[in-house]
Amino acid sequence: MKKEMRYLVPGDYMADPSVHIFNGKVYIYPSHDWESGIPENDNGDHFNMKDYHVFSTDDIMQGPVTDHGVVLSTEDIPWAGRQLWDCDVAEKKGKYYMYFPLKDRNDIFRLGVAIADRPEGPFIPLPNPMYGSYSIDPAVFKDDDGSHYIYFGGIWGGQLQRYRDNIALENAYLPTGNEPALPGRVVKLRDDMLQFDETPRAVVIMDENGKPLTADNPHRFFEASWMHKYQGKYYFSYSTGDTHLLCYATGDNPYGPFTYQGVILTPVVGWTTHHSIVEYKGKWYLFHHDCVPSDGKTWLRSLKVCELEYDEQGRIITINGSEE
Ligand code: FUB
Repeated sequence: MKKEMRYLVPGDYMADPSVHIFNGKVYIYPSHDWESGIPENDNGDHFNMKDYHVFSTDDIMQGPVTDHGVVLSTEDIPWAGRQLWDCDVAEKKGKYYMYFPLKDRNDIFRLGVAIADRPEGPFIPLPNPMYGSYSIDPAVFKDDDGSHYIYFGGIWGGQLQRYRDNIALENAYLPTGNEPALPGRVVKLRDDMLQFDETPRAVVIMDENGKPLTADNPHRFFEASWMHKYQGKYYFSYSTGDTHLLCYATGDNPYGPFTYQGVILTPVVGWTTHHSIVEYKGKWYLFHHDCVPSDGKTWLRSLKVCELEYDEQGRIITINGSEE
């Protein structure tokens, strides 16, 4: 049977949905694609986004989706260069913290923080990026003990390949062949939510024999980290980028290591896929994007959602990305 899919914001191009339930309501924090006229390249220059909107709903598959308007723009961020990519939001003690990647004036991606009193913003940015931050795609996870972790990193245009042990190196390179794949990163947030509480660690994904996935493995990490918990296990999910899959790996703590489990979503129309997984009113959902409404323009992506199901062993049932 064909899976029910819904485009959430048919009137505009939105991508990279980070979704959370705040005060019983679903809040969607996407990137805001637009036609900047910059030609497509592997560096991602054509993803030249300059603001964020927030959306909310209380009925994911059927209900109205409210657009809360522009909540943060590059012109409001004191250290801004260009390119507001995938953001995420966390709540602590009634304040909402948005984490966003943005290139500084040296064209280096950093992670910034902006704060709001309500989940729908507006968000006020801090004057500087987070100390020691780099690369893209921050995803915040709140564990049951109240600790928050940021997962981040993306290769190619996301610049992760420029770093080794959290330091930018002239001779850092993207591993190839049977070298261990470049891992994403995870770091605990300080109590005040504004800085890293430690040095970022590698998110290692192993195969069934306990060996790290290699660079030539089509299921290795590329970008778009997400973390959720299901039946006490930690599910780290991510995009494989140039092999166009969403995959997942499971572990028994937020740092991993994680063991590769399978494909969540097969390729969609477009180049990137990027997602979040949330439970709402007893059902699980996969938010993601594709380029069907823009006739395949990879920089004009549209938000989509469908239900996500697990089998009795807790394995995620693969979704066919080409179903519209
Ligand atoms: O939206 C810009 C970039 O494209 C994101 O940061 C990546 O995850 C990819 O979706």
